[in-house]
Amino acid sequence: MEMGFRWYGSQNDQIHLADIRQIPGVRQVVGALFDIPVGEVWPEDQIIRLKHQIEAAELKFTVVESVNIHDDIKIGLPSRDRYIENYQQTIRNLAAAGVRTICYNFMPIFDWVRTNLHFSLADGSQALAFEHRQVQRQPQDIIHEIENNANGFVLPGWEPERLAQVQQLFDAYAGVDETQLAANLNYFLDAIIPVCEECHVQMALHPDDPPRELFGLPRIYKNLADMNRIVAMNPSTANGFTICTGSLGENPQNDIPAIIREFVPQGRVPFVHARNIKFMNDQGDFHESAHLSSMGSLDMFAIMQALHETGFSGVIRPDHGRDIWHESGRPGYGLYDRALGITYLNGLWEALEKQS
Ligand code: DNO
Repeated sequence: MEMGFRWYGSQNDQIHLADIRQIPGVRQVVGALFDIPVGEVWPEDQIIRLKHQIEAAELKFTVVESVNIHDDIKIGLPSRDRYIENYQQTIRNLAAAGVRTICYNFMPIFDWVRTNLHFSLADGSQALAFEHRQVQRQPQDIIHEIENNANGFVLPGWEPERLAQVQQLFDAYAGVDETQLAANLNYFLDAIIPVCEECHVQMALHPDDPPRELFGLPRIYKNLADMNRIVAMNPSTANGFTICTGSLGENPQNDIPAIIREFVPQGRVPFVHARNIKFMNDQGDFHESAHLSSMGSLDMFAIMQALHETGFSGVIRPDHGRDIWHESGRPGYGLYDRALGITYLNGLWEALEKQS
């Protein structure tokens, strides 16, 4: 297992590589090119520049999060072939720079959805939260909520240029149900997996967050059954998953250690997001919490134990942190609470190593 930390780049992140270097046990920076419009090719020279920057801080860069998928691919428009060709070229360019894992998601229109970015916890910290009654409102209200409360940062997947077209996007997805969306993922995988195999890159699909239907849009990676269906689309191990404990854990029916025990031994999990959440009621409303098991509803020890037992050898990163100690950065992506998360996860791992 190698510990990683997500970074938005020197232009987009208030956290410096030198800060990340000081978190004990971090080896990897999970990065991306954030200024390339979705659907365009990531130029090799820019990828190499990012790699050199990261390596100059004595950290590694082998996981990209994310190369996002153009909506035309998810909708299944004829124009998708052009975007798929671009994606194939991006895979080749990333591989040439030593990237081994590409995280992506197949969520229509919205990436992850939260209804409150500054939910106050009893200890005075703030966390991200999701309340179901809020998504009964118009999508536009949620967009305003996110855009107005992100401390001036753009949240991943919430690019204002794209969301300015949200009504057109909803119209374009009108005929796309779960079956159609799955068929469109299948088409995409058939086109890119051979390229991944050729250049030894593994795709790592991120779960739908939250793992339930929102605004009438279909969802295809919510649970173990969905994962089996995705494997059946293309059995190559290049067709892999990101296991995000928070996203999957937002459905209390999901048994995350069981999911780990199913897919890690298949060699299909190069990347893990470790995060805890706390349910606020039995409707599935939740807020995010500190990583510690006792602070949330997930058993983080059982999760790390399953990873350890199955010989997980990929990259794991702490996921969203709370805002603590007066930090007010990109919501979910401050330095302090994610660094505490790393220290905790490393502690669990050391104990598991020594016990075995
Ligand atoms: C949110 C992240 C997601 C994730 C994408 C992967 O904080 O977990 O934005 O990066 O869904 O494509």
